[in-house]
Amino acid sequence: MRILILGGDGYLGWPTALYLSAKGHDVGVLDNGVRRQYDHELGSGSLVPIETLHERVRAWREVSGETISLSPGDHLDADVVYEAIGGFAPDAIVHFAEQRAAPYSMIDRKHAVYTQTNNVVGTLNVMFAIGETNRDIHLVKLGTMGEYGTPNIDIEEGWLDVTHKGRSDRVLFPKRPGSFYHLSKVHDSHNLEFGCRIWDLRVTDLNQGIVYGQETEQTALDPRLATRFDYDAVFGTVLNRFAIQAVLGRPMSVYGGGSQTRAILDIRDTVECVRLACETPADAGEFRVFNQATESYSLAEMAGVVARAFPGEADVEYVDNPRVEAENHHFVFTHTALESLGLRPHLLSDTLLTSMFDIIERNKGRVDLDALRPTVDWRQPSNLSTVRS
Ligand code: NAD
Ligand code: USQ
Repeated sequence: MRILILGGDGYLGWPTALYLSAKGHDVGVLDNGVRRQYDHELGSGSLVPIETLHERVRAWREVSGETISLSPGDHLDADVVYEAIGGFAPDAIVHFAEQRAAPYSMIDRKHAVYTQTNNVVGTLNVMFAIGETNRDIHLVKLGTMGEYGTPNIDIEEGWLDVTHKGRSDRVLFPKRPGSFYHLSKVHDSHNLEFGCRIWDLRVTDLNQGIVYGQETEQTALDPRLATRFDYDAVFGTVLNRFAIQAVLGRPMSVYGGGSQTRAILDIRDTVECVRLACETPADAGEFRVFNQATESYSLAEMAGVVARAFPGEADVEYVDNPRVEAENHHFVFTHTALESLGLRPHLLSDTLLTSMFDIIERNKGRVDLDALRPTVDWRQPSNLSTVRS
């Protein structure tokens, strides 16, 4: 298949591009490099050194003999999207290209507006380009488990059968997200479901949990193929941060009481889920939702797993929660669709954590300890005085 990856320079987009290329697909990548600009803005950076996108693509050609085509560009510019789709003629588009950090979206008005504009308008541009160019293109869109929030009922895969006052219907599962970033994903989902109803688009919304890990079979082939590994309090995600804190001999920073439960998955499952979604497209007019996560843990349990896997001492520090989120809540979610397509999950195990510890140990000299400290407080409309921005 011809697969165009939007956001193919990012943490997940790059390993997915390599994986799909290794599986025999013709892969193109569109990215405007803005993720690297956030690093400059925040004074942070990837723990593992990463090459430019051009160098990555050159290295992949050397290592595998396969070519990935590049279109640098911003999907906020509709012409860029129409040209990329017209030029590459994809069968599927995988859309990773959004501002994805909840704390970044909560810094202040400017960052909230940027996040929602970049994500919602960018996705509208992609939707319209598909609608006008070729409605058979299957859009595989990265959503997030956090769209659902933490409802007091079991979470279904995107849709809910409801009976109310004697009448029944099938509705989008109710959403109660916890940041302006997570809200942008809800807005995307609604726009895309509408596009399926009016233009018969084919869309798969992948409501992904928190990803952990840094290496896939392909990125491990050459250091120039490494993907980024974020540890700062804005872009670093929880399990990756706990592993890094353990290696640095710093306490693992559990926010609040630690009973908050989240859905997670291994980075090697992310790339496989995207392949499965691409190779079994949604029907015309179908807004298909998969919960792309394999298991769930409370934050305190995650810290416990990391501490048990770490060969030395690993302590926990319960810090005042900078976010507004429920504790001691119900969290049960369905995740059978991808497994029924063939996903064989890698569960959180000592093996992956041990390989993460090795990667971190080799790069720990690059850590800026100041960047570990949370600086964005959900309760404040403006955090500019505390964030290095
Ligand atoms: P990332 O920030 O590392 O990568 C996103 C990429 O998109 C970056 O390379 C960035 O430069 C690009 N991009 C952003 N705006 C763009 C624009 N206007 N035009 C062109 N390119 C643009 O993020 P990631 O961690 O790889 O996440 C990828 C996707 O998966 C996101 O949509 C995110 O919401 C979703 N997701 C991520 C996680 C996770 O744990 N990382 C979990 C669930 C869902
Ligand atoms: N947390 C800690 N300590 C830390 C960092 C975070 O306890 O040092 C807690 C947070 O309070 C939160 C949980 O860990 O309860 C997850 O935080 P996170 O930063 O790892 O993840 P989140 O903000 O939810 O966002 C990440 C990605 C986002 C993706 C989302 C999937 O950045 O792109 O959409 O995970 S999900 O959470 O399922 O919505």
